[in-house]
Amino acid sequence: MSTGFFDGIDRVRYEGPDSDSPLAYRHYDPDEIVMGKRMEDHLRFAVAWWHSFAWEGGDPFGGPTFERPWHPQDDMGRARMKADVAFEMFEILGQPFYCWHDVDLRPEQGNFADNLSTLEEITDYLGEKMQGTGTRLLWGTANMFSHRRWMSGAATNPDPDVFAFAAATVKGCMDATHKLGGQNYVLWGGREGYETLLNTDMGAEMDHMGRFLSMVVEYKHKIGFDGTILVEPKPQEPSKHQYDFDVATCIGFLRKYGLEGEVKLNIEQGHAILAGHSFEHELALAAAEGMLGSIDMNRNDYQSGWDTDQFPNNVPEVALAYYHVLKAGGFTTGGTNFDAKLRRQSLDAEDLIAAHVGAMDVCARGLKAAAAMLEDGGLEAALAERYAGWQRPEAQAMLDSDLAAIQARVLDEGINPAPRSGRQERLENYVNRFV
Ligand code: XLS
Ligand code: NI
Ligand code: NI
Repeated sequence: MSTGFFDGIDRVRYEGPDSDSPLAYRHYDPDEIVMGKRMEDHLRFAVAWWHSFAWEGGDPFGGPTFERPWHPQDDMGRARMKADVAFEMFEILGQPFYCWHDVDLRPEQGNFADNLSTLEEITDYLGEKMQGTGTRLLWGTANMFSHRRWMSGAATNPDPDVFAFAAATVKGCMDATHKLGGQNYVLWGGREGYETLLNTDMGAEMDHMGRFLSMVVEYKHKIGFDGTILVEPKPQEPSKHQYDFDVATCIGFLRKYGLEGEVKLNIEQGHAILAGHSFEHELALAAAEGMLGSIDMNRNDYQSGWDTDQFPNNVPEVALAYYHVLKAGGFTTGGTNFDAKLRRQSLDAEDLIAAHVGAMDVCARGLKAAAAMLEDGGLEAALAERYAGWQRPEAQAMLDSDLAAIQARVLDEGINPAPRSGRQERLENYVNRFV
């Protein structure tokens, strides 16, 4: 039985670029083959339960604006209604993946035993709803930042009882993710950092966080979860400083605790910008280290400079992001999660559908442009040419020699390098042919 929330909205279909329907895919055709693979299997779109269904439209200056039929979210009956609405939306969009935090699914109960039993109850219900649909779980995660118990951190809390509560919570969330066939498990530590160094023992906190993550990996193997463990870099917000600052910081952290072969990264566009990078920088760096796992495809507002979690709408930027994803071989367990929310004035059910449809189309255009650039090979050829000198035997041999030998060779051969153009504008023009 339908909840009626999306009454009047039909299943969204691919109608091609000339369609003038407000709710049709113009570029996202799940079955179109791109570089030998269906577009749906490349992009692996996921809906974020927290922004789409749990967020009520509040901001720091005002309360909820949405007033959905399942608000307030304080009982299990309304938690089930929220799930019913979610699965109706997945059907309308064409069965994408979804992602959750424990607290998005059911109300926080205020104690661990009830948190666990209600999580089991609601995820059993999700499991029933998934039966016979094409909807799959991209990842689950624990919200260890909203409730007041987490105010000084979860794994990095000075109080070991909070560490214990966090470990118990993550075990429950990993079990639920595993039960639902989740393809990844994510850790994003919004409070794993500090507000002031005056009360913070950074070394101890990072050791506790490293050990916590090792326990997550150990537990993954113990239960036979074959998904990927992902950490999500973000420099700050809500904490003043977060230990998972950016991709480079996370890689160093994972290496320090011996987890570089076990954990990959979930990289978010908005977080990359907050860290002072570009999205493609973060993706390219993770790919270079073999740690590119999954992406959160939500942008920030460039004026407010805050993590505003908006749906993507910049095709050139998205194209360069997928260029690095495709170049790295594409997603395996990962996908494209819209960790994005409506603006709080966008009240209608149709706004929620339109936001996802538009975002999926932007990603489809980006993916196709990225694939076309890779197939054309222009950027790769330019790279190969720029680094061609390193193919010479004496260049390779130099890497195995030493400063004195190199100096002798420079003197002997009179080496005096001639600068060559980096051709940036020509390469930018090249990219603009495709986007
Ligand atoms: C917050 C994060 C969060 C993670 C999941 O900024 O993006 O939503 O994706 O905890
Ligand atoms: Ni975010
Ligand atoms: Ni995110």
